[in-house]
Amino acid sequence: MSRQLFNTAPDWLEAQLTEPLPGMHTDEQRMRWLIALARKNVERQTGGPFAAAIFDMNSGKLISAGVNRVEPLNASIAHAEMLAITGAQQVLGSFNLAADGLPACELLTSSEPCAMCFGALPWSGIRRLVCGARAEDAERIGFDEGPKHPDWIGELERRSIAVQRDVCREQAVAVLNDYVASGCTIYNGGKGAELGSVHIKSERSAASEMRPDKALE
Ligand code: AZG
Ligand code: ZN
Repeated sequence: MSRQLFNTAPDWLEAQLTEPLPGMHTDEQRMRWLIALARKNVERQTGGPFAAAIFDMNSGKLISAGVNRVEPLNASIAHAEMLAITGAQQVLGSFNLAADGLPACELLTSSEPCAMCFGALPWSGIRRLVCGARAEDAERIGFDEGPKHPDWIGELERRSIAVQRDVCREQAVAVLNDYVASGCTIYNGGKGAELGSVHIKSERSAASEMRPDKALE
């Protein structure tokens, strides 16, 4: 995990990845672990409420992990998925994760890819995508996930990337809602940047609808 294009991981994540990992044999086990990373990223204030990781599809071995780092790195491309993909490519020494001799790679993400990360998937060489929350869940709290092809799943499947959605969606949505509830920035770029704080206020009631126990006064 040390040969990175850029050093993007917060210290707590670097440290956590040197410790023994829990058994992660199913999509649900992997997703629960990932959602815990997204939550920790929020709690430690080291980035947005998103985490992603690349696993060897056959052995279940973790290859790389990334958390959202847009604000701390001042980098709009520093989405969790982009960092997990880049990390795996550096670790495996190939820009193409589907190259001969490499493990078959799957990307798990705590929240469905945005337009940018969706665009990166076919060129990454991943074979499978597994998502927690949906893009509409991130948008409900004010994130701008961008314009995706209406049949984005079909587009990926036509390129031999299998897609699985809604794995532990409720837990993934809870992290998004808790992020808003804690008053953190919704850091959209471009025009969205000006709207961020407005979104936080106007989306509070929507967030509490999704998670009534977290309703804000
Ligand atoms: C985001 N959506 C996802 N899926 N991942 C990130 O890191 C994001 N940042 N902003 N929207
Ligand atoms: Zn993205």
